[in-house]
Amino acid sequence: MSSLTPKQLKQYEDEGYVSPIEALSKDEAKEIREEIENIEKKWPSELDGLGRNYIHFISPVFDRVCHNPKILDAVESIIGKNILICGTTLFVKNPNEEGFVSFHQDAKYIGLEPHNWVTAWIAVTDANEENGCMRMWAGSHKDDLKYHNQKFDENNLLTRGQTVENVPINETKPVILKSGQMSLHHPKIVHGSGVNKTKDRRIGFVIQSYIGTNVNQVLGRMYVQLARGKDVYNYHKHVKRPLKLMGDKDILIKKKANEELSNIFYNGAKKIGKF
Ligand SMILES: O=C(O)CCC(=O)C(=O)O
Repeated sequence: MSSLTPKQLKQYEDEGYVSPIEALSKDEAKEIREEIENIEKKWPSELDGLGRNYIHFISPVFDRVCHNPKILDAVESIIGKNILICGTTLFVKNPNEEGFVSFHQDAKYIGLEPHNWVTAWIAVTDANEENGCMRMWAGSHKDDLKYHNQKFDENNLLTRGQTVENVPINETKPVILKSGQMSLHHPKIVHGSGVNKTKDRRIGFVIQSYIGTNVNQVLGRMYVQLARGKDVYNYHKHVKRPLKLMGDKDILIKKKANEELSNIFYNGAKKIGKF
């Protein structure tokens, strides 16, 4: 079932993103934050560096979010009814840290082709201009892939510090979300986000991305789950859903999937960053 309204679809088509979309209740968003903080307490290095990817392989709470029918209905409106979950990432900005995300296009280094895919950014906490919400350069998804300067800055939350220079900031729009809401963005939209200047964490759980089953990985191997429909292409390795938190086999799959992802993200790079 497709759930985006014609107006929302037009926003996606014209601007390259759509928001806000009601995805989860506040209580569900709170449960996600508690799950993260529980993992951080019991397994302090699990979510560090590369470990911020694929949390849905080791946590039934995150797995349920990825397979949430409300989210999938919105995604289906954009990429059709055969949907794979191809990856997830936590973007956490803690207070008193200088984390930011340079302006970039997701499609630049991710190897997913054709671009029949969409990224869901779920607000675990509120996201606003004070705590460093995303900013979208509306309409930029209609351009080709742009040159990205690879800066590897210490506080950049992207792998290579990849940066599209000279983005007209006054033409970018903040994606302000309440916890539980989400945005959907296009593979080629230029976007980024600033530093968190508040006293609380800003947490985004990003399904990066939902891909049509017709999308291949041209730089390596992806570990996916079928979210909806049928996968007649079988381009990727299919992974079972976790039944408990931090199961031994699931931890190994997360590790393996991250090794493969790192090879993809750093394909051709001069050095390896911390994520
Ligand atoms: O969380 C952020 O601030 C940026 C996330 C991002 O770049 C993405 O989801 O593609």
